[in-house]
Amino acid sequence: MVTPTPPSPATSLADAINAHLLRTVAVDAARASTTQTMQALAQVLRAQLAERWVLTQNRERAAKARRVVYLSMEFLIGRSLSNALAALGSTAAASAGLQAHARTLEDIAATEPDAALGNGGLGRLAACFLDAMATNALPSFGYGIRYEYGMFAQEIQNGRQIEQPEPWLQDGTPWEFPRADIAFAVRFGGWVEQVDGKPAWRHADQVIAKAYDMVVPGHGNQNVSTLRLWKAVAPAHIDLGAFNTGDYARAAAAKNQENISWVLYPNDSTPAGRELRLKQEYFFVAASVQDLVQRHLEEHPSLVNLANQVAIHLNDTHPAIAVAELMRVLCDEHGMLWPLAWAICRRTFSYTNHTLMPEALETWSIGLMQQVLPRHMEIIFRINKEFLELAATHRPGDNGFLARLSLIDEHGERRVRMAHLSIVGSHTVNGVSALHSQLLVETIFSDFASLWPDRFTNMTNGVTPRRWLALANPGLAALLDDSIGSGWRLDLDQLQRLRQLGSDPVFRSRFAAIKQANKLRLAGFIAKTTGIVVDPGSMFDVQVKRIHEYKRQLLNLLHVVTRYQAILANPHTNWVPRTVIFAGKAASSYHMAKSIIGLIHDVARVINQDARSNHLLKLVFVPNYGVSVAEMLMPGADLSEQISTAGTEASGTGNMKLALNGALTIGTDDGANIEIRQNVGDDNIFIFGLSTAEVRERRQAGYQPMRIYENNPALRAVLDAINGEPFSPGEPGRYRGIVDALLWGGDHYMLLADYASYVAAQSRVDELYRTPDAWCRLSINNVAGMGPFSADRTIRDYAANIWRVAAMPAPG
Ligand code: 26Q
Repeated sequence: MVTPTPPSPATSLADAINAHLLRTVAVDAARASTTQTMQALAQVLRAQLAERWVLTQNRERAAKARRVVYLSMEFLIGRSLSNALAALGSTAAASAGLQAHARTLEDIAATEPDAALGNGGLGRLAACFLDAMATNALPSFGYGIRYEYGMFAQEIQNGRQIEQPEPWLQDGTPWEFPRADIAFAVRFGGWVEQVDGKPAWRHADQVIAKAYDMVVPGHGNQNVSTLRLWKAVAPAHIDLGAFNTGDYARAAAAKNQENISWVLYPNDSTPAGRELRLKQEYFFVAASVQDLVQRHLEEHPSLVNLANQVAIHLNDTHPAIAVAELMRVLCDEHGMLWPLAWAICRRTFSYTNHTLMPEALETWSIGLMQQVLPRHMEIIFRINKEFLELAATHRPGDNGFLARLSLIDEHGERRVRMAHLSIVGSHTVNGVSALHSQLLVETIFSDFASLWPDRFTNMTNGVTPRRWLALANPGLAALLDDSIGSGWRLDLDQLQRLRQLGSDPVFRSRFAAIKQANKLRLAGFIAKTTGIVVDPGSMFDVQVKRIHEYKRQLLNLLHVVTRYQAILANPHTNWVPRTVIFAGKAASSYHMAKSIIGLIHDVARVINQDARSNHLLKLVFVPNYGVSVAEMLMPGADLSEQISTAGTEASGTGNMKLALNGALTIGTDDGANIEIRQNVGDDNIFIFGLSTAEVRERRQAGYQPMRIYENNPALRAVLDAINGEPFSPGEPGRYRGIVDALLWGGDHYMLLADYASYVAAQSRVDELYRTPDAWCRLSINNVAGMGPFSADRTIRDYAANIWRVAAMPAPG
């Protein structure tokens, strides 16, 4: 008897795609569009992931595993197709299988819209953490909101940012599993009554939270974790009941609650104190707490051991109301006594702070809190009372100490300080880089640190090497596989081995050729998205991140104008050709940030057209920065700009992604730049500017930016040009606001103080770039030093030291 040869993986994948094209997408394979082919391929992977997901959940349930629950308002996921293929080990089969459909995997993957359910660093960190939790087989659950509209799409019209809505779910997404059976009521408003001496919350409104699960595939294992996102829907019976009795207003009001999950707040760093935002925060927290309590009670007889079974992590203060909500559920709904409930809470929660900037710390007015969450406000007052009694025993009679610690800010309108609620309700509080964590205990949380020194710790951020190296930079990934093996994907410390390879000229030329190919690809992308033709032989100098004054895109621009003027003055100097690339979104209400985008475009218009210099200097702004655009930019960068005022950038993660792809960093002693320097070595990075301590001293001594302007002719010429007509012909005052903020407004982020040092550092960059081979060695050393910045390392630290959750790898 002859046994038939089994089909190759590619053939069976091509067949499976055909089957889905026919049955799920309902189209003839021969006529399928790229989008339809993408959808069919995604369906094939979805089915495989679903199987792994069920097995993972069964295993964790059977073991009654201790789990981590990661609460985050934001998950900036990006595309899922290539990541799913990589996790399933099916990338090669898919590439081959798609040939049967006359498609390339790259074209197919590009049709998937980004899931942009986040603003920037914090949201992308949450997505990297999910990937690392699944890959490290940690029993884990992410919870968030299924926003109908994610981060706005940025269009540039006449050099100005225009925000466009981003309906990423319009054509559905193959990556979610609606859980029709998982829904919880979330209540709002009303008042609190005492019934038999117990508080009873008489709510005014309610909305239903429906669960939609996104699968989170682990790499190198069979694990699949869950990201459970909640959608707000009007309660069907209330809606109908009110409607039938003619109470249209009530019916409409109930329907209105659906707006809770409509749109992500497009704000980075500055909180918008809006009622809808507070409702969003409580909405997803209340649904998640009900869900985790219900799942706990399926495995355990009571909630007394909750803290042993679950670690709940607060990604910034956005979910901090969870502390009050868990107290409410334990005490009001499960009859637990306050002291026991409080002990459980305190053992369950941990909290990450992502910012030091005082204006970014979330507070809610007591009036609004009382109106939206009356019972929670009572609970917060009680937590505060007991906390302040305890604090008073530490420093009797020191009322200033108590006022600074209080959960309530009593200056002006009384407000709840969500960071204080998070600290008091958590066993551990961490910052996101060594410097940031140190500054937390020295500055904004110093009073808490004096009370509870052991509560504060550091967890330096990391990024997933799967997305940010293996997927984004297939050329470099292949070279690594070839030279050090493929183990770096799961053990990034193996990149250390590159250090030696840097002295091998053959390896260096292969490494350099890959960078060149990535730059060529990026140049094509830039031409397509901006119409600007750039020279892939020039140095690609990249600053990509949210537009914010503290990140100092403007300092970068001052250097660009400085260089432009210097080229015109000394055209025959040995200039290194540069392409300066910006990308990033400005919050819609952040006028200064939008003005900076305008200035970048106006300067670019002049510089790029100037035949005297445009072979030596070009300036581009790549629109709509997001995960997918970043995946294009990171591999093509030569120079990474990380130039925030020392002491302002909590960590940064773009700095890690760029260095991992071989860019050299020019940066300040800020955030994780410091640890990057320690790991790549002082000789492999360009550090400039004031340190955090020097920034503080300069401010205290009375900083006078005007003096710097007066004494530095090059700087003066640059600011005068920006203030005058060269970049805004016919409208000389267009950028007066920007220049005035520097010269007359105190230059809060000290651009002028760092200007000379920055320009000097840029000259050192040029100097090195003139010797391509030396540059290449340093670039290799950068990649080699990036091991510690894997999100796997970060997550293992969290798991061991904060969550105390053990990995549960699949057997076999
Ligand atoms: C809060 C209230 C109301 C509306 C919006 C917000 C809000 C939204 C997003 C406040 C802050 C954010 C985002 C903060 C953020 O992304 N922080 C960055 O976190 C990264 C990950 O830790 C760090 O690397 C960056 O340094 C930090 O800026």
